[in-house]
This record gives sequence, C-alpha cells and structure tokens, in this order.
Amino acid sequence: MDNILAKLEQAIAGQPKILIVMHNNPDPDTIASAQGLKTLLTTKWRRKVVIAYSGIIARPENKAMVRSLKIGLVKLKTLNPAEWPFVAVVDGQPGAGNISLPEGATVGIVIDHHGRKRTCKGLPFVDIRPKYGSTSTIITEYLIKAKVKPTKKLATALYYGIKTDTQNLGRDVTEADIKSSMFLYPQLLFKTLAKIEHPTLPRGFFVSMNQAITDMVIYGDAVICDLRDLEYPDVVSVTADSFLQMENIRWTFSFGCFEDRLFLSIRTNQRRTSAGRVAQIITHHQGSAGGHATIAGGAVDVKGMTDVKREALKAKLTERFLRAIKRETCKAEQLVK
Ligand SMILES: [Mn+2]
Repeated sequence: MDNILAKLEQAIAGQPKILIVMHNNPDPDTIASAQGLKTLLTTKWRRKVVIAYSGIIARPENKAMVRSLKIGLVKLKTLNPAEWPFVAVVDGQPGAGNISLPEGATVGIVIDHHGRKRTCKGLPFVDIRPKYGSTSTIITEYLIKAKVKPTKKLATALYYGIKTDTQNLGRDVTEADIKSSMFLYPQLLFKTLAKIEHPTLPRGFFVSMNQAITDMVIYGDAVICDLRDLEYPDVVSVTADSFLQMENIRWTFSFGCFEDRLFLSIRTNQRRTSAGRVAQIITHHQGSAGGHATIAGGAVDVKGMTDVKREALKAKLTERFLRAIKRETCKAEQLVK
C-alpha cells in the first residue's frame, strides 16, 4: 500500500468512529472532500463516519450540490461530542477561524491546501499541500491510490470542488489539480452538474446585487463593496468574484455582516501578490483570515458592537486594505453616479 494511505490507516487504528468536520458555512471543496474521505474510510476500512458542520449552507449552488448528489450532513451542535472523540478536519485546520470543533475532541486527521498552522504540530495524520488548488484534488489522489472507484455522484462532487476553488482550473492551479480532474471527468453527471452550477436564485439575490452595484466604491483599480447585512455569508465571495470581471479592475474587497460576524472576501488578478496575506494584514489582531495568491477570505467577530462601532470597523478595514495594496492615495469614485 502507498505510504500516505499506510499512515492514514495507522492514524485511525483503534478508532471505530470518525467525525469529519467541514468549514463553518461549508463551500463545495470542503463538502466534496468530506464526502470523498468518508467514502474512503467506510469502504476501505469499514469505519463509521459522520460529516458535520457549523454555520449554514445557504448559497443556492451549494444547496443544490448537497441535495442532488445526496451528501449526508449533520449540524455539529446536534451531536454529542463524547460520542465522537476522533475528528478529521478537511479543507481547513484546527485553530483556523472557519473551523469549529466539538468540545474535547482529538483531531486525528487534517487534510488541507491552506498554509500550515502551528496547531497541526504533532497530530497523528497531517497532509497539507498549500500549492494545490483544492483539497478535493488530494482526496481524489487518495481514492486513486486506494483503488476505491468513486460513484458518479462522488466524482461529480469532487470535480465541482476542484472547479469552484480553482475557478474552472484557471486560478491557483497545479498539474495535480488537472490530473485529478481528468481522472474524474469520465464519471461526471453532466446534467446534474449544470443544474448545480445554474440553480434558480431567490429574488432577494438580485436585490442584493443591485444594492451592491449602487453602493460600491472604486479606488483606481480596486473595488470596495460594503454589503451591509448579508442574506448569507457566501454573498461576499460571490460579489468579490463577480466584480473582478469589471474591466481595468485588479482588486476586489467585499464585506458584510451575518449574525454576529463580519465576513470579508478579497480577490485579485495580480498574480505576483498575495490576497491571503492582504486578508491577514487587514484583520490582524481582530479576526481570522486566510487564502491563496488570488483569493482570500476572513471574518471578524462583531458581537455586541453598536452600529457606530461596526461602521468604524468597516472604515478601518477599508483603510487597511487600501494601504496594504498601496492604493491609499486613489480617489474614491462611485460606479453608479
Ligand atoms: Mn479549498
């Protein structure tokens, strides 16, 4: 057996039950990775596996993915932590702002493609590949090595995980991502995939887009968009992606509040910079953030903050963002005048 699989087998020795924890507000890559790892652990090693998450799955694409690919998920808070002492984290790491763990849990497995955190030191099984475009790529490699053939539904999920994290294999991508995609391709449910990618959208989505376009401020080649109250957290990434398509724009920064957190998303098409680094600089000491060369996200706790304080925080983040990308002297301009 391949070395990495032997290590994984060793890490789960004596563990009949494994809880896979995804992001809070899970995205397609974490969902597909969890489902892929579950398939591996259940078919190859006969473990009992449950996939859990905190937050919500609200983006219509993600809801369609979970529904049509029949991915079984539970809310972390509905589980008794004592019954799930052994935890696997996919597409994130313990200590990251977007990972919530059950109380008292031992993290035994970490599989991720974000920059390595110190919290992973000494854990039984850690496979972190920051160069990879997605965690789904790593999980697909495991399935290939283990000779576990994914079902059509799982192949479609993993492919969609790779596709969304790499913007259709065009962003922060490596040879490995392309190889895994090609392996999955013959197995895809194309019609289902098309439905996932183009779901019906609630009217409110278009109202929010209209508001975002009206409110956005352009500083030279950077778009900053205060989305105020978010219908769901993913709206920040949807708008940051979308506005980066505007001509002559090189940076986008979207943020807004959902429940007690301010979510933020940063995108750039400048390859020699680091969106992840910018996100970390601007949330320094206040929240958590992370990402890759051209895509990043984060969150800041705003619990108990008055509206005045929230506005001050947004102004601070805007100022730090402009300074971090050296656009602080650019004149503010509305798109819609
Ligand atoms: Mn990912």
